[in-house]
Amino acid sequence: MNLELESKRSLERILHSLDLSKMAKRDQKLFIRRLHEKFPQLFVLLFEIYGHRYDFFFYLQSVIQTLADAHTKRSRKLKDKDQARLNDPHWYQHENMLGMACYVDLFAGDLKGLKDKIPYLVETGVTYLHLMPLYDSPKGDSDGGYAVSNYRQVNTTLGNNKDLESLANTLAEAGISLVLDFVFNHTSDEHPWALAAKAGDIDYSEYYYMFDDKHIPDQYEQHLREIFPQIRRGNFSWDDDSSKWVWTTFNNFQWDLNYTNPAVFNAITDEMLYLANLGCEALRLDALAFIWKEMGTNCENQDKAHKLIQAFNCCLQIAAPAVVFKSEAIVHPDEVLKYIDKDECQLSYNPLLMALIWNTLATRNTHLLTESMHKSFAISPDCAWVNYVRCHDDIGWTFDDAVAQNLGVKGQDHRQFLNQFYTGRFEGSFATGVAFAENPSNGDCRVCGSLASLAGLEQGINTDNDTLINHAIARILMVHSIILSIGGIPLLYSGDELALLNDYSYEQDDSKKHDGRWVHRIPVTDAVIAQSNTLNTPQHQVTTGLQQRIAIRKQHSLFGQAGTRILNSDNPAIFAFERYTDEGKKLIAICSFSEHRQVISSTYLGLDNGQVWHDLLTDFVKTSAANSINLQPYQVMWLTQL
Ligand code: OTU
Repeated sequence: MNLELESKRSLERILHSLDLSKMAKRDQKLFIRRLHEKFPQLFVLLFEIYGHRYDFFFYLQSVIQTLADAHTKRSRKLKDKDQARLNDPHWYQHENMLGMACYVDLFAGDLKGLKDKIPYLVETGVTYLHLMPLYDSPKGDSDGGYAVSNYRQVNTTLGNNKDLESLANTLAEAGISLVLDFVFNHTSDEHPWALAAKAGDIDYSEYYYMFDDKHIPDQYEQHLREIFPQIRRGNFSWDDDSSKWVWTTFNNFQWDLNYTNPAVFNAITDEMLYLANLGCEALRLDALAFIWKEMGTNCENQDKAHKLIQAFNCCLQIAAPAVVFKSEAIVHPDEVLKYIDKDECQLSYNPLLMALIWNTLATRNTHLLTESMHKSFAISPDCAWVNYVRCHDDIGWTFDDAVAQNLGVKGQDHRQFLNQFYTGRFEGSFATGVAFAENPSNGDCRVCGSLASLAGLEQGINTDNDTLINHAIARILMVHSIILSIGGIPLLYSGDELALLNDYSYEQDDSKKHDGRWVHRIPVTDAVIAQSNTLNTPQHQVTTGLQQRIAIRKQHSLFGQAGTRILNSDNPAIFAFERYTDEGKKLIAICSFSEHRQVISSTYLGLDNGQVWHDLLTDFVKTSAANSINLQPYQVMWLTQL
């Protein structure tokens, strides 16, 4: 079949019956132009996924009408934003960018309260704010909001849709881009689609994966991972109402959507555009690795998952092009890279860097970090990493076992060591963490804990040990320096900038006590912020140290749109990289992962070229005379040429 010809014919037919009567004339022209530009791509993608169905054209036609209707409803302001972003597509690479992720309730009570906190965000330098899922969801355990019962309704405990729209506007005026979750792998079992399926509605039963018995689930199960083995073994849950087994990759109440059904693609596109029209500028694609299931595979990172995401992105670029996608693929590093493309996800979390920063703090040896970044840091110049040290989830020890093997590190054994180190079961460890998702079959687990507690501050304070405290502060500042300078959007996890310690109160809460991740989901009260303003507290040192680094980042374009080259050093405790421009401007970052003084030779880093280097963080100046550099415990240098 000649797909190009069929695409052209399909578009002609669709345009013939497309209803644009409610769309303003000037928008119609632009919309049709974007449609002409993007339709061929969308057609091929959807044809590859759904082209075998007799009703393919029906769904194709209906999704285009959905795009037109959503564009009609898009506000003038957002349409202007579309144009502005198309003129400046790499806005997210700017040195001014600084991200923060927070829970509305923990940070500000509700959406109205959040508005009052905008001055704090501005003062911190935030330009990108990810609000954890704030949609209607089941009472009690809702997986922190990742079980959505209605994408179009803000959770009433946080406010209403008007509050959210108004917040998006005010944030935009303050120069902060709103980022929302697009939880499209599953809905809650209380979503109207799920309720209809429970009641036996045939159409809605096909929105999910439902089975009469375990015969087929058991066949799938042979190849599947278990994500939350502490909650339930396997990936399927029995639903009493429908008397069916339902595919539930995460909790029992999170039902996986069935994307083999084009009705699901169309319905979710409609929900996605609703979120886009609220005024968000990025959508975080939750659990995107899981959206396509294929018998005989592990049902992660399937080829058609990529096609679906590209198709969703095409839809956005037609109806709401100001919005970009952020990939949340917490999978093998090689698979993480496959989601990153200007036509798929323009942004991506960098879980490899995150996990290896923690790995290196434990081992004080940078080889695995350096080798892994050599292999996996480079991405398309159109895209950007979102670099983070902590987030609302646990830490999973992701790295490429083959890279580790070359360095003489056995992947599984090493992961066990890291789990022990960060849950305080390893003698001499500075960390206070909590084990999460322990798998009774293979002993696997992941780690929870706030940045400050995992970095040693909790132990230091509890034992009143100044050396431990000082090392913890230095660690916190050092790891943030990396995400601030390596290239991409640095993303702070709300509360980390205030060095909040673990909060164990979740152990008393029935809807939370089985989920250790709550230990690092901590209220950010005014009292806590005040404490960070009290001189000589560790919190104050962290806050001011961070502020200094953020301010420096924002002043130098080398932190923004510049290349990154990972450097080798002659000292295994040192991680170093270079940021460079085509015009020959350079910044060299040197980071010590050791609590002891370290020396590094200039030759390795290319600092012996007879020029004068100046550290942006201290008044240290390196002249050509000295051929080595001394670093204090956990010191970072950002060296530029004067
Ligand atoms: C995401 O994470 C969210 O970040 C979690 O908070 C949710 O619980 C989950 O999806 C379900 O919505 O399992 O432990 O391998 O690790 O997508 C975190 C990818 C998770 C998963 C990741 C998922």
